[in-house]
Amino acid sequence: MFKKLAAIAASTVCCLGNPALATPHDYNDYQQLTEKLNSVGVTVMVQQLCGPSSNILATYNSYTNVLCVTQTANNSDILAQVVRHEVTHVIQDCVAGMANGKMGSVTRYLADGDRDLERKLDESLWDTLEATGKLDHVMALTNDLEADGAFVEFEAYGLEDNQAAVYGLLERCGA
Ligand SMILES: [Ca+2]
Repeated sequence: MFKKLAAIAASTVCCLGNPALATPHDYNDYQQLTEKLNSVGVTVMVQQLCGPSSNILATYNSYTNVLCVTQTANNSDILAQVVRHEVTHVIQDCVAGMANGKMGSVTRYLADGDRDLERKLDESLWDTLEATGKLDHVMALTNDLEADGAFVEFEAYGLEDNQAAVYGLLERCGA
C-alpha cells in the first residue's frame, strides 16, 4: 500500500471525455482493470448518469470508493480510456490512503522527496498533454478548480493513455 503523503480532500472527481482524441475500445483492458479495481476495494457501477450532466462520462468518489461509468461511456469506443482516467484518480486516492477520502499526487509519491525528479515527472506529463492535444482542454478544466485540486485532473489526463503506467501504479496499490 502507498504511504500517505500531503493530500487534498476530495469527493467526486470526474472526467469530461474528449471523444475526438479517443483510443480504440479495448474490452479486455476494461475487464482487467475492473478486476484489479475490485481487488483494491473499489466498486465499479454502470449507471444512466454519474453526475449532474450527461457530459460527465464517468466519476470516481474517493469517499465511497465507487467508480461510476455511464451507460453512454459503457457502450462507446472510448470506454477503456474513460476507465483508465478514473483509475488514475483511484491511484491518487491510494497514494493518500484509501480510507480517508483524500487524493494525493502520483508524481509526488513517485519522486519520494526528490524535488528535481518530481519536476521532471510533471514536465513529462505536461509534454504528454501537449503531444496528445489535450493541454488546452485540461487548462480550461483546471481553471475552474481550486489550485490544490488542479493536479488531480492534470495527472489523470496526463496518465490516462499510458496503459503500462496505469496498470503498474494500480498494482503497487495492491491490485
Ligand atoms: Ca478512498
